[in-house]
Amino acid sequence: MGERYTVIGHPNSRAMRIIWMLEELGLDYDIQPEQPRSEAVRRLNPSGKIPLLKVNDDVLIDSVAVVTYLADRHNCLTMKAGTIPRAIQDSFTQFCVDEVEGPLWTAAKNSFVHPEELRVPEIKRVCRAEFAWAMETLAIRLGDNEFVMGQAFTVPDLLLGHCAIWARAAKFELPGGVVGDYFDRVLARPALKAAKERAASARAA
Ligand SMILES: N[C@@H](CCC(=O)N[C@@H](CS)C(=O)NCC(=O)O)C(=O)O
Repeated sequence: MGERYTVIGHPNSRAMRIIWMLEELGLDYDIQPEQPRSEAVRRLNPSGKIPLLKVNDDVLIDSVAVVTYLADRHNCLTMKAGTIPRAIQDSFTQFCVDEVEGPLWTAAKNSFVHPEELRVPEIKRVCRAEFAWAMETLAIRLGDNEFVMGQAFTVPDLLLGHCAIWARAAKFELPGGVVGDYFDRVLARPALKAAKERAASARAA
């Protein structure tokens, strides 16, 4: 019998990454749409942050660790651990977290996450510039490849695609050209469509 998976966290959050990944893998799962810092979340994650993934009786936190675990566990959407291609794949994952998600998250924290007295709205100008530099780097690293690792869609493509959705919602400028075409390809994944449908029904429930 396979694992029982429950995604804990509102689908408007990074929980979407895990839902999308589970759809890519064709696995069964439930969604428990908790808000950050709810009592249920605090019991499982001391920081109160979402998302979490319940795997039978274990609880995993941090969306990147979770999607990487799922890829390794099901041997899908990843290069093999301990190989050079995997190190390159992981460097794209790290690039996504540091240089793409970083500016988006800093902008969000200074727009609505932190208490008003801690927000520094001027930082958003820096975030937009950093995001634009990251897009330039991505264009060079991507080159003529279909996905960051070549023809295979892997974990960092999913994470970058999620950041593209986030960037659009936050009104960050997304480039055209090779990066624009790349995001169009990533966001056309049927599993993303399925994930959005599951997320919509979890929101409505
Ligand atoms: N590194 C964590 C970050 C989790 C995180 O910051 N989640 C946000 C929602 S997407 C949150 O819970 N924010 C509430 C807060 O920071 O107070 C991950 O990727 O899962």
